[in-house]
Amino acid sequence: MVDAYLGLGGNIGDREAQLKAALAQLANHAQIEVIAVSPMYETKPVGYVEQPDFLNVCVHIQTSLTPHELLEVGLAIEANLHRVRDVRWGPRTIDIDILLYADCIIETQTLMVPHPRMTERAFVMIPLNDIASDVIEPRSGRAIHTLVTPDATVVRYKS
Ligand code: PH2
Ligand code: MG
Ligand code: MG
Repeated sequence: MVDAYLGLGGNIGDREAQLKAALAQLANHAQIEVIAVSPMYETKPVGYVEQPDFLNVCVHIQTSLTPHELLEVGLAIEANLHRVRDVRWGPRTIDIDILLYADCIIETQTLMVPHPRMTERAFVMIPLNDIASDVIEPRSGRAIHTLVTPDATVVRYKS
C-alpha cells in the first residue's frame, strides 16, 4: 500500500453532493482506503475565470493501485458523475486529480505526478495542507506547509 493524495473539485450541479459521491466511490474501491479528507473550500475559478465558483477538497488515500490504475479509477468516477470534457479548465461536475503518489515523479503522456500546477494553486495547497502539512512535494523537496500561502479566494465552506 502506498500513500497518495488526490484533489477533487467541481463547479456545476450539486457540487457538495458530487464531491461526497466521488469520495464514497473512492472509499468503496477494494484497492483504496481513505485515510483523511480535508474540509471543503469554496474557491474562485483559476485559469478560465468566466465560470461558477468551485468546491474543492483533498483526500489522503492508501492504495495498492499503480499510478495509471489510480488515474483510470478517477476517470471512471468522473464519468459516473456525468463529467463531460469540453473547455480545458472549464466547468465540470467533478474533477479528480492525482496530486502526489508516494514520493514518485511521473512524467508520461497521460499522467504527470506531482500535479504540475499544484504548488501555484491555493485551491489545492490550502486543503492539502490541512491533511499533509509535513509531506514532501518531491519536485521541490519541500514540505507542503512551506509551499502554502494564504489566499482570500479560498474560503472554508459551510453547507
Ligand atoms: N480546476 C481547474 C481550473 N481551475 N479553479 C478552481 N477554483 N478549482 C478547481 O478545481 C479548478 C480551477 C482545472 O482542473
Ligand atoms: Mg484539475
Ligand atoms: Mg483533471
